[in-house]
Amino acid sequence: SLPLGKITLFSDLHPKLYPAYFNYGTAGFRMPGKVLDSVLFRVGILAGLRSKKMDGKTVGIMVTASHNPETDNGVKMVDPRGEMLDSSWEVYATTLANSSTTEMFLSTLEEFVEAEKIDLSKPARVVYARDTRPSGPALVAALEDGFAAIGAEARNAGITTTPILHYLVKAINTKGTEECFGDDSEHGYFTKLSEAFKKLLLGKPTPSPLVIDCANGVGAPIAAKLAQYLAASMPMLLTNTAIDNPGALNNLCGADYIKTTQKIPPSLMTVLQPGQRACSLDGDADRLMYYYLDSRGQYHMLDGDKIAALVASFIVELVKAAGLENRIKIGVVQTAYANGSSTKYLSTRLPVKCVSTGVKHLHHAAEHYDVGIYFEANGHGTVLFSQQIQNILSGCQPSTLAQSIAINHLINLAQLINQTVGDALSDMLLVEVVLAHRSYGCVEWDSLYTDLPNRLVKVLVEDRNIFKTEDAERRLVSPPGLQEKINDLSHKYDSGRSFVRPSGTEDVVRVYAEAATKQQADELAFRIAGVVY
Ligand code: 16G
Ligand code: ZN
Repeated sequence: SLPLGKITLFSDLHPKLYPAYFNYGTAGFRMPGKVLDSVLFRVGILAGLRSKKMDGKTVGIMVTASHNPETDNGVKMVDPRGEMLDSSWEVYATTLANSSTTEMFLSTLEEFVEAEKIDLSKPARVVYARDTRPSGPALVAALEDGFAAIGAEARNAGITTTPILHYLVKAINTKGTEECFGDDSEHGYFTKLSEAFKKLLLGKPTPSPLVIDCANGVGAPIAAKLAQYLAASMPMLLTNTAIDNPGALNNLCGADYIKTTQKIPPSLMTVLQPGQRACSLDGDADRLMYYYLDSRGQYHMLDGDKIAALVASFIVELVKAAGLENRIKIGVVQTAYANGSSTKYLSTRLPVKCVSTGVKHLHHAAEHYDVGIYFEANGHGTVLFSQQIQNILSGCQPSTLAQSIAINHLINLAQLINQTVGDALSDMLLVEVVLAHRSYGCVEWDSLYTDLPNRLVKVLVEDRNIFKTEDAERRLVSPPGLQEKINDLSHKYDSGRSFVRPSGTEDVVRVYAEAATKQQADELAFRIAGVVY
C-alpha cells in the first residue's frame, strides 16, 4: 500500500497555497514559477507511480517553461520510450495538482492507484533535469521531496535541454537491448550526434560559421559542449549565452521571438553579415528557427516549414538513390499553421498530412510512416525512422556504389536525428548536413518556395471553450454560423486561407490568415478577428 505517513509528512511541507487552477496541458503544467511548489511535489509522486505502472521502467521529468518569460516555469513528464506522457494520465495529473489539502490529495491518490491497478511493490525509477530559470532549484527540491515520499530511485541529470532529457530516458530504457539508443549520458548524446554528423559531412567542404542565438538559456552551455565534440567540422558562433543575467532568458531573442515578431534579435544586428546563416534556439532548446540578411540587408526567416521542405526533399531523394522507394513509405505531417506554399511544395514530392496543433498529434501521425517527418511552423520537429526500416537499412545488400552511399547516409541520419522529440541542436546539424550536400546557402534554401504572407492575431474572448473545431482545427463547428462568415471573408482575398482555434496554452482564441500580399493577410486576419470577438 501507499506509504501514507511519509507522504503526509512531505506533503505538509508543500501545501497548495494558491487558488490557481492547474492544468496539465500540451506543454505540461506551466505557470508563474512561484505558484508551482505543490505541483512539483505532486508530480514527483505521480512520476514514481507512472514508473511502477510501467513495470519499473524509467520515467523522465523536465522542469522548464520553454520559450515563456523567465519568471514562468513548468514541469512535463516523459514516458519510458522518450515520448510525451500518455494522455489519460494528463487528466490524473490535473486532478492531483488541484486537490486543496493533504487529506484530499491522499484520498485522490488512493483512488487513482486503485483505478489504475498500480502494483506498488514494483520499483520506481525516474530521471530529471531543469533549464536555467532562477526558480528551477527550489522547484527541483520540491520534486525531489516527491520522489523521496514515494520511494523512487532518482537520477539527477542536472541542467540540460528538454531533448537531452528525452534522449536519456530512451537510452536508459533501451540499455543492453537490441534497440539500444545510445550511452545513457550527455557524453553519449554528444558522441552519437557528432560522429553521425562527421560521417555525413565526409568529403564535403566545412560549413561557413553559423551564428547561434542561444536565447540566454540552457542551449548556451549545451551548444558550447557540442562545439567541442564537433571541433573544426562545424564552426559555430554562440551568442546570447548570458544564462546568469537576470531577465535575459528569451528576452528579445530566441526562436519564439523570431517567429512571432518576424524580426532579427537586436543583439545580432551588428553581428550578422549579409548572407550569413543564423539560427535561434528557444529556452529549452527544442525549437529551431533559421534566418539571414540578404545583400540589401533585408531579413528573411527560414521556419519549421522551410526546414521540413529542405529535409523531406533530401530524404526522398536518398531513398530513391538507395533503390528503396517501393519498400519505404515516407510522409510529412504538418498543422494548419504550415504556410500554404510549403504544403504545395511538399505535396508534389510526398504524402502530406495535416493534424491538430501540439507535438503529441504530430508525433503520433508521423509514426504511421516508415519515415515520418514532422515540423511545426514554430520550429519544433523531428524525423522518425521505424525500427523495421532501421533494420532493413542495416541489412541491405546494395548493388551499386551509389546505392551503398545513399543507404549509409540514411543510416547516419537516423543516428544524427533525435527521434524522441524536436531537438534544436540535432535539427541544426541536420540542416547543416543537407545544406552541405546540396551546396546551398540560405538564399538557395529560401528559394525552394516563397512563403505566402501571413498574420496571426490573438483575440480575447469571454469563453474560449465555446470554440470547437474539426478537420485538424481548420473548421469551426461552434459557435454556429461563424465558419460561414470566415469562409465568406477568406474568399474575398487572393490565395486567402484562414482558420480560428482556441489556444491550448493561453486564454485566447487565435486567428491565422494568409493571402497573396502582406496587406491582404493583415486585413483578412483583422476582419476575422472582428467577427470572432
Ligand atoms: C505547445 C506545444 C506546441 C504548440 C503550441 C501551441 C508541445 C510540446 N508543445 O507549446 O507544439 O505549437 O503549444 O500553442 O506540445 P497554442 O495552443 O497556444 O497555440
Ligand atoms: Zn521549447
